[in-house]
Amino acid sequence: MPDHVHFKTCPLCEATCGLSIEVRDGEVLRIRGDMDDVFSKGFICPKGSSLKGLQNDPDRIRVPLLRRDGELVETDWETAFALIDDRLPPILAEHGKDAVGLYTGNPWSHNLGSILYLLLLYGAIGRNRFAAASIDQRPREIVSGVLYGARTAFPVPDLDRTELLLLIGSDPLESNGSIATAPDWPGRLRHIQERGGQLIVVDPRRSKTAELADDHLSIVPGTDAAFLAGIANVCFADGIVSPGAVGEFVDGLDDVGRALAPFTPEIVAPVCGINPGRIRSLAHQLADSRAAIHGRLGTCLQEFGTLSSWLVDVVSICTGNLDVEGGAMFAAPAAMGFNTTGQPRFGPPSDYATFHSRVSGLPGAFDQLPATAMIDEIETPGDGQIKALITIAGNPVLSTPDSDRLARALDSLDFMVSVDPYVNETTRHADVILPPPTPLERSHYDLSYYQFSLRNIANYSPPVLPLGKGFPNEWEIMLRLAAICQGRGATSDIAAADDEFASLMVMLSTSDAHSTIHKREHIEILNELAPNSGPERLLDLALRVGPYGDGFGVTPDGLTLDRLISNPHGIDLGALRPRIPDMLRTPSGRIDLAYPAFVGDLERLSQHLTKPRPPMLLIGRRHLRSNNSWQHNIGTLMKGKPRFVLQVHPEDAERLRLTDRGYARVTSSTGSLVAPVEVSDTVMCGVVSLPHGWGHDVAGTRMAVASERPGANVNVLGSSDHVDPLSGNPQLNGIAVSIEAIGT
Ligand SMILES: Nc1nc2c(c(=O)[nH]1)N[C@H]1C(S)=C(S)[C@@H](COP(=O)(O)OP(=O)(O)OC[C@H]3O[C@@H](n4cnc5c(=O)[nH]c(N)nc54)[C@H](O)[C@@H]3O)O[C@H]1N2
Ligand SMILES: Nc1nc2c(c(=O)[nH]1)N[C@H]1C(S)=C(S)[C@@H](COP(=O)(O)OP(=O)(O)OC[C@H]3O[C@@H](n4cnc5c(=O)[nH]c(N)nc54)[C@H](O)[C@@H]3O)O[C@H]1N2
Ligand code: SF4
Ligand SMILES: [Mo]
Repeated sequence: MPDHVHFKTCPLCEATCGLSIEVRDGEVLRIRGDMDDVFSKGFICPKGSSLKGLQNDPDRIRVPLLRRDGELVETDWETAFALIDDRLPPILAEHGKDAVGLYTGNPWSHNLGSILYLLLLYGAIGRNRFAAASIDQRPREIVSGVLYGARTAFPVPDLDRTELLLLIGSDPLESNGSIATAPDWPGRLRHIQERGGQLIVVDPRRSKTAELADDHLSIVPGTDAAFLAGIANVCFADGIVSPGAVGEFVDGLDDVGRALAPFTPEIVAPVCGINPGRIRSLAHQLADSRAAIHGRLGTCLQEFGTLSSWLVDVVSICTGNLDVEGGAMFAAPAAMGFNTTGQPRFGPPSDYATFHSRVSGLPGAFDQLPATAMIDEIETPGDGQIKALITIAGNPVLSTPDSDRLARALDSLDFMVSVDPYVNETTRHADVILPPPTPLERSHYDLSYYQFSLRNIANYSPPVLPLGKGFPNEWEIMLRLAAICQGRGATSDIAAADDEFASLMVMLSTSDAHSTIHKREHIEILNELAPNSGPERLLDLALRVGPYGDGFGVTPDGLTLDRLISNPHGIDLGALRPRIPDMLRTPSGRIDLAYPAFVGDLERLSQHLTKPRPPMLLIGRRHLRSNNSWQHNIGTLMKGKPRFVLQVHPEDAERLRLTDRGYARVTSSTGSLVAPVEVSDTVMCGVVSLPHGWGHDVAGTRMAVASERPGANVNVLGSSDHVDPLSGNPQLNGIAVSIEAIGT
């Protein structure tokens, strides 16, 4: 029998499911779906219950490690921070702020404290700041930043009210959805069909989601921009462009129409492999329905990532499906929404492409440079070269292209610090590894993912298990690292730094003419936030000045952290409502659809249409029981058939003399690997698929379970030169490869 049942939002993926966690004597007994969670209503996937396995994993690092005589050995926190303080400040002093690079990975974005305190670390170093976002949704962020004035203003497909969902390059039955936060995608997709709606999936692979679809359009990898341009072309050519209410705020629609004139269905069809009649009928179907168009990893992690993401919105607008119920809508998050704070409608220009990486000249955005620029910035001598690197919650050696080269580059660094619970393919290069608390040992509020949630939700969960005595929270680790980089030493008063930060945040709000606490006494607000500190204090502030907040007394029944604490299953703030123009934060207060860089890239697309298609293209895929490169050390998730297999179409297999369960060598312009073969008609002819995040057989890692079924690192095949030039996002879908059968 448990002595406590805790309720917690799962922080592992974007679905934000509620977990019910039974605990006895500090031990987790069982984790199930929280039936009363306002959003997930009991839904959970196998990863949710695996938090118990993560908590108890003997390979998970519990104390800091530091390198002594080449070996990573256990140490205490004081010694670890003292070593970092010995090494980083002299590097900064000698070479300047750019000499310390920072890479934040995916779990960073699922961590309340880490998100909030990154700002301080950003302030303490130079411009060599990288994130997993730029091997993921960066193109989508750029389009949202430019068109709507906020990086996270993602149009969310209104799954629960749409009549037609067009999913392009997304497999939510495996991934549980992305950039559209919603638990239970499987149930929500089935409901579309049960109420007479349709699901259309565009994917080179008959994914699990495509199996469920009413229509699966098999597309040649990397040609989504051509396909979408074809659809938009039909809208203009057939005179069915009808943006509805948002039309009043859109500039440049006619220019976009003119620029798309050459992309007729007949021109694009041979390239994308979808017949012109279907492109034409789909355009009309979208215009005649309450349709939601959603592009995800397949449309972003490719050569035309930005153009595809822009064209998704162009088609949404043309067919009258942007910002309407059942179409693609914008959330109004309860805390720290870029498009719920500040002046409605108007905002400063985006920083997109106002700075570039030193060596490869790739465009920066949102205070970050593309992760594909990182290797060059480490390897290339000169002013601004990275001499030391901090990684937080990231495994770039398995996640970014050209990984063999990156691994070598990491070895060339003067110093490297990783904040991570495992000694893995990346952190094995570090001089110091600092272990963060587990998800069960920290509080949670999904600050990032509520920014683009299918419903507006607020749900806070306190820690389930206590943090060991003397162990810092991850946000305290970040404060400490920031203090060290600022030259304040390894033992400075980080509680005082936290107070300073909270005070600054209050000041920003009281001095904002559009805030509910404008001109209120700074000290009075700080007193109201006491005795909270850390992320809780900042979250309370953000909720209270947010769109549903109590405004520190203005709306007495409004949201506060206390109110969330007394609602452990969350608070549902309702379905999305049309938000244009108030949600815009652009300088003009309008949507500049014909943004020159996007329209200009159509020329590159035109040229692409005439290029011959490489005979074999490699794409990725995900699996429900896995999460990028980690969670492979949790036995319960690793059960079942091997997942690192190369899927090959039967006709290709025959031609290449590949046999099911035989082996193939896959070679790209950058690298080569060997993979077991699965002959399967789920992939289209001329396309092969491998998942990323594998390759757990390198020396020096400490993941016993993962290394039993290591797989290989697909990103040795990716090239940091093959990128979407508008975003710097790597082309990891649609890599030209050659395949040969080999004996084992
Ligand atoms: N070929 C190919 N490559 C891809 C993709 C693809 O589809 N194909 N997908 C891309 C995408 S979408 C993404 S988001 C990236 C992911 O790229 P990364 O974020 O670099 O990689 P992850 O595998 O998510 O690694 C997460 C790391 O965080 C650690 N970790 C887990 N929990 C915590 C925590 O609470 N605190 C801290 N400090 N660390 C923690 C894990 O041990 C692991 O080392 O990969 C990208 N790479
Ligand atoms: N179980 C599990 N869940 C996860 C993750 C995980 O690793 N495992 N990772 C999380 C992360 S970080 C992210 S970003 C999300 C991603 O969530 P999704 O975007 O849903 O990711 P995938 O399942 O990789 O789906 C991408 C689909 O695009 C297809 N595709 C590949 N190339 C192309 C192309 O050129 N065009 C088109 N149209 N399709 C293409 C692939 O076949 C695949 O079916 O998932 C998150 N959830
Ligand atoms: S779907 Fe995502 S949020 Fe839900 S239980 Fe699984 S990993 Fe956690
Ligand atoms: Mo991702």
